[in-house]
Amino acid sequence: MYTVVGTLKSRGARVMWMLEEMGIAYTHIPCGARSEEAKKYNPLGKIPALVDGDEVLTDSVAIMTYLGDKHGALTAPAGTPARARQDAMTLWLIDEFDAVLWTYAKHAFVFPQENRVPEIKDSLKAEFLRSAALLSERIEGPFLMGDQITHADILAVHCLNWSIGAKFPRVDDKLNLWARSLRERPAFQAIQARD
Ligand SMILES: N[C@@H](CCC(=O)N[C@@H](CS)C(=O)NCC(=O)O)C(=O)O
Repeated sequence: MYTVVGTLKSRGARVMWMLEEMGIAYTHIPCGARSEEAKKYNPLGKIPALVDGDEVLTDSVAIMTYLGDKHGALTAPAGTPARARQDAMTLWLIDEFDAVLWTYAKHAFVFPQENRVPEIKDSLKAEFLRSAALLSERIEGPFLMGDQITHADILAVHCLNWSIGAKFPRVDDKLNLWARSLRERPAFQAIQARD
């Protein structure tokens, strides 16, 4: 049985959503970032982590990639051009969405007051909107990569949910409808109902 370490409000939601999509049972330790509990699994105190037997894995994208490869679900097979395109999308989402939201969080509340640069926030919101317009254009079908859901969809919608929580500007209707259809999936609904 897998165990997901990290709250639903963190990037841990990505891992829980992925497991729900695959129909795999798991237990959940809803500890916060930098808590003593989190440090038992990752000395950095970062969440999420995944416990798989004797192994503890970290980083939400590394975990989703591992689960996808291991169970042959929500991913193009490794070593194929389709997988290289999916990985390129995943890395682009990390560069242009996750990193922007994380930088915003650091300057909003993570850094000590004296290291925050409030002026950067408007620039990050503008960067986010530019990337959101590109993401909207890049949606290839019902899902980001075409006909099949991949963990790139989970990553992207998680970042959009994060942006709503951080009061970032609204994105266009096409992107909204695509994100809404993913949020309506039973697997996403299931994680909201947990704990
Ligand atoms: N790239 C990592 C980032 C993990 C991360 O920074 N998680 C946040 C919570 S969502 C955290 O633990 N922050 C505490 C810190 O950075 O000290 C992932 O995707 O798992």
